[in-house]
Amino acid sequence: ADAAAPVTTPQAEHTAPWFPRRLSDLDQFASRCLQYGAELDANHPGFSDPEYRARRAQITRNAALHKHGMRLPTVDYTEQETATWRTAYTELAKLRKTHTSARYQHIFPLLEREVGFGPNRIPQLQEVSDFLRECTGWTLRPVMGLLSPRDFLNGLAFRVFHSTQYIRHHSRPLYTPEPDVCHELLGHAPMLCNESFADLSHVIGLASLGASDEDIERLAKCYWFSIEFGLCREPRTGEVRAYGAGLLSSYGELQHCLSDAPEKRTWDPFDAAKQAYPITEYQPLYYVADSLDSATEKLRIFSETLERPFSVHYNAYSQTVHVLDEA
Ligand code: HBI
Ligand code: FE
Repeated sequence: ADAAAPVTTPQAEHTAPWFPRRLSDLDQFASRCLQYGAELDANHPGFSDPEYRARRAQITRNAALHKHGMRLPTVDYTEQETATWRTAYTELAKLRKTHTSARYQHIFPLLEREVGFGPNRIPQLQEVSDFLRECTGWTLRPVMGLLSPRDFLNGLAFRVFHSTQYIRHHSRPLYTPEPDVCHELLGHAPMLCNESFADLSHVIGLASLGASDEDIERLAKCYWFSIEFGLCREPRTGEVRAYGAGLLSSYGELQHCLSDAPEKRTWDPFDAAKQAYPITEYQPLYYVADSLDSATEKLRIFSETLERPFSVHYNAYSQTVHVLDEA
């Protein structure tokens, strides 16, 4: 189906944007992926390095060819790329105990033992995806770069996380203005092993299927302020810690987010859905959830207020989405 073609339901002339119904429908996303985001060009550390750009083109070519059911591409990372990973990995490890959610700290030793996470080797997407599937039923899919918010969020409805496979430029091992393999594997993958976090992501994904452009914008903001930059109170101590992937994978922002500099508000998707944010600097505002489960519950309540002329049901056995008409 064409992305712009409306879906017409037999019961009524309700129209909604096209959305995927099954895992293989996600194959269509690859052809509409942006490489470097337009706003990022100017301050991207690798933008003027032809060797870096060629390497990325090589890695993203395989991502573009990927289809549902294929094994995920293997990348033979160079010594220089592994050194970049090592720096990010070892620096972030220093903040883990003091700055990250207990959920994250709990899963990390398992990733080290079961998947071979460590400073000296960049894990392959396939092995991380296999482990994730066993934990929460999530899988990874390779992606060339940024998808549109709609496509990216739609993937979450199938418990599929689109992951980049290239690494940030070696000149700035602790900085990237866009997702890279450090961000995906040190930020997103560990949290997706957690059932509560997995459900939070799934709720946003399901709400995005066939949503209006305005609602996609609201959901993308909720995604940003929770999955990417969320803070959470620790279950026993009530201390505030990071659970968002953008924080867990950024040595600088992980420290910034727990300092007194940024504003903190209690997690409220109705408020977050309206909140603008910068993308290439530290966030001036973070939302703090009382728990991951309550964050998910609040999101569920929010998503039920979004107007859709139908509802969707996810069948976990077939991994398909069924549309229930409400007309
Ligand atoms: N695409 N590959 C990729 N990774 C992301 O994290 C991502 C994206 N596209 C859009 C997007 N994130 C944001 O707009 C979210 O707020 C949805
Ligand atoms: Fe991310």
